[in-house]
Amino acid sequence: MNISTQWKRRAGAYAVWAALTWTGAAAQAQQVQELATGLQHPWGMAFLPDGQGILITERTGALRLWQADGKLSGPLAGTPQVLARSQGGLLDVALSPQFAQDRLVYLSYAEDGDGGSGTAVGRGRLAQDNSGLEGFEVIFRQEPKLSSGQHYGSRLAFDRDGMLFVTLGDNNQRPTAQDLDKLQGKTVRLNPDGSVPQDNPFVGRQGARPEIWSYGHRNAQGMAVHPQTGAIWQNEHGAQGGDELNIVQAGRNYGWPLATHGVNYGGAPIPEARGQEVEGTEPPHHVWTPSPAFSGMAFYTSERHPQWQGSLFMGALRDQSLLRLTLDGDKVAGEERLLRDRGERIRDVRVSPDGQVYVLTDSRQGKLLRVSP
Ligand SMILES: [Ca+2]
Repeated sequence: MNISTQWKRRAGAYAVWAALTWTGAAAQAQQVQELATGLQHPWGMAFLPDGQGILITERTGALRLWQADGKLSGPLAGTPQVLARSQGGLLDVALSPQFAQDRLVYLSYAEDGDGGSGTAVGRGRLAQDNSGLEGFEVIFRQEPKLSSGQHYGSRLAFDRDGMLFVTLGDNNQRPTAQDLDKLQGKTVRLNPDGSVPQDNPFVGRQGARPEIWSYGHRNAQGMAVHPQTGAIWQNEHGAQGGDELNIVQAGRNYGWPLATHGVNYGGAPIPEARGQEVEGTEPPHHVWTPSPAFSGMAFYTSERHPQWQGSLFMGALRDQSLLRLTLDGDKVAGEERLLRDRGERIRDVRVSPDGQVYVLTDSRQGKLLRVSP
């Protein structure tokens, strides 16, 4: 690194620090309503139309429905058998883009198999009385199965064309994130029925899995579609340090474990790492050290809270906060850390169709919160 680059980096760091200080000074207390308690490690949520409630996954295996009158259902019927161990279990939930017609609910989860465990995605039809899923079928499996309990990903998001994106962790098997014949450390892009879109970047390339959209990811646990550009935004856990925000594009390599700003827990370098930025790999769009340990994310576009319009919310587990990033175009212009005084790990954040911000906290007594400025 030459002196001019060093100076630019320091100047960049100073600009971020200044922005932090400024937004910190402008920060005001938020109003927080506890809507439900006693959720067992809730992980993901999805809003049913017409105010019918929120589907919530619990990592321990249940899909439950919270209704606006405060009622929290027991486990819905018809959900898959999951491997609820360590970081695995029932993970994300998303509604079909045509939910009003097809009533399909998508779930991601960890499952056991030959050699270890991995991420799977399936879908079932929500019964008319919302009591359970009918005809649940697996549409995708991460292969091979290499996890012993860690790094499953696995956020779900449909883009504007109705394609399903899934984040897949590296299963804590670092080098596999660079292997195009494996589904560890990848983002995949699927048709809604799980088949492979023929315009995926690696279709037809020998030795590469055609499901892959982007690769070189460690463990992306947040994903959202940008409301104006339609691009796929993700956050990703670094190791110790180096948590990333990425805008993932077709066929690109996001670096892990060759390029990282993080080190192993305890401070030893990542064995495969060649530097923070490595030619042929995409640098992070934005990077955080120390690691907040990001979780779910959501863009805020509603007019309900004008002071939050245009923000990007991201949950943080280790930092026990809700990050509100302000954006200038795609650039991160500032950040504010909300809910820190509560001392709770944040697992997911989503914005409802009517512009309310909902948060899940991660514990054996997890909560559903509604946050307002
Ligand atoms: Ca990266």
